[in-house]
Amino acid sequence: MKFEKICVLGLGYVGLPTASTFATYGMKVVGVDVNRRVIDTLQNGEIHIHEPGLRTLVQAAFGSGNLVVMEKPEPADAFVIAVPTPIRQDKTADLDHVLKAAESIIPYLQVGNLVVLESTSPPRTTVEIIAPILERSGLKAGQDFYLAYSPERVLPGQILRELVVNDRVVGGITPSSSKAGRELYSTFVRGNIVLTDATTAEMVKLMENTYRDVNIAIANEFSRLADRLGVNVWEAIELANRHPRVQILRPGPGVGGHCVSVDPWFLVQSEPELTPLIQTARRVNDTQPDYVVELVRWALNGRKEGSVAILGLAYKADVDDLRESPAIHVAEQLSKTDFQVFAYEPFGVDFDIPGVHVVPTLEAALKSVDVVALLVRHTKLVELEPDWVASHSPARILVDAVNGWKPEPWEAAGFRLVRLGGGINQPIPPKREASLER
Ligand code: SAJ
Repeated sequence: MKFEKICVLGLGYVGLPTASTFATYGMKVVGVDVNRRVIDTLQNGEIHIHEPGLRTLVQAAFGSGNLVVMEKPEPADAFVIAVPTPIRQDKTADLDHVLKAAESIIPYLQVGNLVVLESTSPPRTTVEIIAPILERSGLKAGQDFYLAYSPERVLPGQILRELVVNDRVVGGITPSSSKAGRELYSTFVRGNIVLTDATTAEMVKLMENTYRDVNIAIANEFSRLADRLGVNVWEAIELANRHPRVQILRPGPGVGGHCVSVDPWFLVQSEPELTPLIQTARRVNDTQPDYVVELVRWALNGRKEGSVAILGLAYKADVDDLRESPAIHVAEQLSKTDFQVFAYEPFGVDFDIPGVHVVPTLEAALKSVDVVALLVRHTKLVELEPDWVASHSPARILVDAVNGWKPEPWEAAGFRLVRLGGGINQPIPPKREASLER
């Protein structure tokens, strides 16, 4: 099996790095995106995604002459589908992009081709949905062409490295499809390439992110318990994690991004009755932003109005991605309770949040507020100097939802620091009517 030309459908966080990596490893690559703006941006030498090192990689890929980008696929030896699978309002997977991408391949599919689905999908999607679509070409999946599922597992912020060094799971609908997948990814993957069947590979991906969601949920629940019990959760977690078989994750304002907060629902969708733990974890994490809203109000002695500076809007530290960000939810909720909300995101945002003043500078966010809330552990925010903040803001109350700031220097500069799960360093928040339902 020889793959010389590859068509990558979807030029987002996964597709663009994947296409560019294949190209820099000597493959001819056609990158396809249905969004004209994406194609124009790339053709103008720009990129539409913030990811460390990506610009250089994409430039190298174009510079090699191996990468072209266009709106429609072309005949190729292998097709890789890396389009988004968002979640619908009813918490089921929206497979529209995946279906359209698969349909767009039909006219170009030839005997001996390989098609790989990388998009996160509910179990059995490859076998029950993708295979029948591609078979509308008249070719038989697993016989005339190879078909496999191979989840992307890269961490935003680390994509370029993880694409190459992470182990890769390839699940074919037949053993020969798995082997074809291994052949394709062995071009650049330095981790192990492990073969399985397509449905197992789909399940593996969902299990990874669900495992993380459930473990963040327990950390968030511990933070609420610690607040009530007057315990510093950060110290308690550090001590518990000294146990050789315990690794509690970090509490925070909730779980965002397009993966961990979404993927567990794909398992729930398949089997609602078999997934009570997964559903509860989702609810705990989904209500954590509301808990942070209460913490901010509590820090202001229960005042229903006032003004707050929200520092950080991204879904996690040191990325510019706002998808499903809990910080946005906190900002929105506060603005609904008569708070004037000024929000600042150091990576810059081109985004409106109803009722919230999204401001372009830190100074503008700080200048006239009663309380400052740190919601994302961006390096730039963690490293803020207390004296500098004191001289740019009348606020002397801080709410730290991510344990980004050490109390001593802030207290020395005249601030009162309320940490999520901070327990003994602060009076215990009043008993709340905490409801798990949003
Ligand atoms: N978070 C916490 N506490 C923690 C860790 C994370 O509150 O201790 C929050 C983050 O702030 C963020 C959310 O969880 O809001 C998710 O962040 P993340 O870093 O756990 O994951 P993602 O969504 O950036 O990437 C995940 C990764 N999956 C796993 O680590 C199991 C990545 O490898 C996957 O490729 C990616 O999902 C994906 O595309 O599915």
